[in-house]
Amino acid sequence: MGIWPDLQQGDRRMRVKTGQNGEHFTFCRICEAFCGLVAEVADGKVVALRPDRSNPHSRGHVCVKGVNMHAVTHDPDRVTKPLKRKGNVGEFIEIEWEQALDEISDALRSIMSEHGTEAVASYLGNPTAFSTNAIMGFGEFLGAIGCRKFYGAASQDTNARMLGNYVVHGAPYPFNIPDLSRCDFLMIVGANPLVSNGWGICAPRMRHDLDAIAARGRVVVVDPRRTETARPYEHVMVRPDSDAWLLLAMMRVIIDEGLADTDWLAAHSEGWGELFDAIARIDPVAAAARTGLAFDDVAALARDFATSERAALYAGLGLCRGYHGALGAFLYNAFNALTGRYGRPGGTRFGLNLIGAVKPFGGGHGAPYTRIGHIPSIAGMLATAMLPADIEEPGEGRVRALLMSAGNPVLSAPGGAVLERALSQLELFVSFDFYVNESNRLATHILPTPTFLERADWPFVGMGKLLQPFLQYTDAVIEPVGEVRDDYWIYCEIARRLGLDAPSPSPEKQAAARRGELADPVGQLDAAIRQGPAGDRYGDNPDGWSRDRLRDYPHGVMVENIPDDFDKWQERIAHADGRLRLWHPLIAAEFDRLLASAAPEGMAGDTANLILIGRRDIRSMNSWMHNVDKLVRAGAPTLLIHPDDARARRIEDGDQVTVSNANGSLTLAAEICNDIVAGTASYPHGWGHRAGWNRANRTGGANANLLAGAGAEWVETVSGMSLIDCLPVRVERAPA
Ligand SMILES: Nc1nc2c(c(=O)[nH]1)N[C@H]1C(S)=C(S)[C@@H](COP(=O)(O)OP(=O)(O)OC[C@H]3O[C@@H](n4cnc5c(=O)[nH]c(N)nc54)[C@H](O)[C@@H]3O)O[C@H]1N2
Ligand SMILES: Nc1nc2c(c(=O)[nH]1)N[C@H]1C(S)=C(S)[C@@H](COP(=O)(O)OP(=O)(O)OC[C@H]3O[C@@H](n4cnc5c(=O)[nH]c(N)nc54)[C@H](O)[C@@H]3O)O[C@H]1N2
Ligand code: SF4
Ligand SMILES: [Mo]
Repeated sequence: MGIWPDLQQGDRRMRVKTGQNGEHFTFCRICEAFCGLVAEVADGKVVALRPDRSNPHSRGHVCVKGVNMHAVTHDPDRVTKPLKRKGNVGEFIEIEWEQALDEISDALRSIMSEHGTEAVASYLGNPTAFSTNAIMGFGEFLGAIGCRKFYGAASQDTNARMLGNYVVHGAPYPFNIPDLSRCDFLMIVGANPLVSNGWGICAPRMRHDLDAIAARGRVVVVDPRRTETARPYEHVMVRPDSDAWLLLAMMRVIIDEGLADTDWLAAHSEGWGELFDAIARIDPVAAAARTGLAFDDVAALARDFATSERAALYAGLGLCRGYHGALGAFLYNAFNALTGRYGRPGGTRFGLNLIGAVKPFGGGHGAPYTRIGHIPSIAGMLATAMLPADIEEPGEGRVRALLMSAGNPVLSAPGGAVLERALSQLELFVSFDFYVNESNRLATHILPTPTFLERADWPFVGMGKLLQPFLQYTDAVIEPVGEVRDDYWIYCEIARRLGLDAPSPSPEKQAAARRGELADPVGQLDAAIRQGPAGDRYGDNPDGWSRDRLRDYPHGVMVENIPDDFDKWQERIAHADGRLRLWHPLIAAEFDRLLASAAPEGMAGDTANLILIGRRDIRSMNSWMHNVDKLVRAGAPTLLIHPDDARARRIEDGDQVTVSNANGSLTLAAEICNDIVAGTASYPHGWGHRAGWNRANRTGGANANLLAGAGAEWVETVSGMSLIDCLPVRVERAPA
């Protein structure tokens, strides 16, 4: 047995060409797991999708979303021709590509010449990251026009985590993840990987991995809800927004009992003295009380973690969002460092990277700031809660044009109603999407782009966060439907009309791209992989890989003979000395803010407010996939509420209830359940459809983000994170 415990190789196969009838081996690009799929094609259409049991990375794992993607590709409600707004909101006419590209370039040119580049903003939606041509094209194009206003999903998920990394590792990327195959004590805080399939990690066989850890040792899930991940393992039911207190109380116990690895800290970090001084200010009993847990239980958990040979902390959105998300993200790294888990087998590690040189990247913290509110960016990503103000408030730099790639912020970002008002004032609003959604129904133009079944790709964003060395390349399974065009082609065409050099508009490069050669980012990645640790180095490494060779192994391959570099973690640290920074003025301020904070309301079961948290469902992906009948047959989601809280409000199971705060009010069906901590209610985001997706519109539900506010008071200033989690809300039985 080699270093990779149960390596399994994908076999060699004849490739089925794009659009040909038969079985195509490809992979899903909805979430970070990148599961292998078998697509059955007949008459140019994908008629079925199945798990690819011969894919050595996912080995047959898929979820219900992946195998239903062809219902999106061939959805009659799909946009397959460029659309232009005409008349009322949501009313469009179909136009030719030439006209769309000309109009967009003309409008961009005139807005930029009259008002400067600051008048152009962008919104980077989550699915962009799952298309190499889209993400690279977006970046290259905006770079070329000089746009510095990057709004997007990041301030709803990764900004805090990037800040935690920036402080401790010196750069926002890469993310550190648990060494699952060797870990035997995994503490999961605020993540639900059996549903989300992980965040910042590329591990499709999560269930298998967690079961194996539980069999060897323990999996402890810290969450206010008994989630799908909490249920099969050990659940620690905490109050929402109390994780910083929990981790600090645990760290205090570890330090007091001499269990911190101070030799390791001295050898590998700076600032740990200040961290220890700060933790000495924590009263561990009072801190435990904030979490709703008994101090003895918190202390026992701390001791067990610290004395376990192979332990790691893994965290998700639940730790890195809420009122103290940035501190939570910092503590994620500091907690792992305290007992020396970096680069230790079974501890925390950086994923394998098969793309060229492995360097931390992603820019820093600070400028550019939001025009309104002066909120710093992290890795260039701005606070999306400030986008409405940037559009609406007059003055120099006011946003007049928005380019939105794969986003639906009216449902996914805070302040839906305010945002809607702002978006309708734009002079130019271009959306790259394949549906008319609740946001781009306000657009001036919608440009139809391919689903993953219609485009060639690598599992690009997964390739830097692998735990096992895997490579796969896929050609497009079918030709694009209708007049759908590749995102990169679109960026090139607009750039060409603006007379810009990037993204590469030269006719030679475009011709090469059509031949499938190294012009588009998917092709350029081939060069990066060939030069990387698994690459063929253009002949110098005959066992190595290239796109051409991978085409003969369509299930993907586990790469052999490359060393695991988990113990060389210092090379991935951006601080010049390769040492962690366990204290920082930004963190000192956040720590003081935590100490000064009052205990959240709504914790006793009888007070006015409950704390609202979200949840994810295996059948749903943020605000989309709700037009697929098979995925929404269960109907609209319910508001989960604890029996004590229901009793105090005379709410019965199934009752209509109103959930409200200063920002808005929703009417929802209540579901009384013991799986949620008292004082807390849960409702997912991404619902309340009323756009071009008919099945989704009929499903019902409401937009949870109407309760989240836009503007500076709804932002965690240091990280730009939106306050969309842990909102105090009033829950009452709806008037009959
Ligand atoms: N209250 C609350 N709000 C949340 C969250 C939460 O937990 N609670 N989660 C947040 C998180 S983590 C995220 S990432 C954001 C997501 O928010 P956004 O990034 O805005 O993404 P979605 O709302 O999922 O909208 C995605 C859009 O992209 C389109 N699309 C899908 N695939 C493709 C593609 O391949 N190409 C193109 N061009 N378009 C495509 C879909 O049709 C859809 O219209 O939501 C955030 N909002
Ligand atoms: N099926 C499905 N999979 C997805 C997505 C999806 O929409 N659907 N979205 C994808 C995206 S964009 C992302 S970013 C990832 C996110 O993936 P994860 O990080 O795993 O996020 P969630 O699944 O939202 O899980 C967050 C957990 O935190 C808990 N929580 C809420 N507040 C608190 C708190 O204060 N403390 C603690 N300890 N826990 C808390 C919630 O109950 C929830 O179980 O998932 C991805 N995968
Ligand atoms: S787990 Fe993620 S990658 Fe795998 S099939 Fe489901 S959505 Fe696709
Ligand atoms: Mo996300």
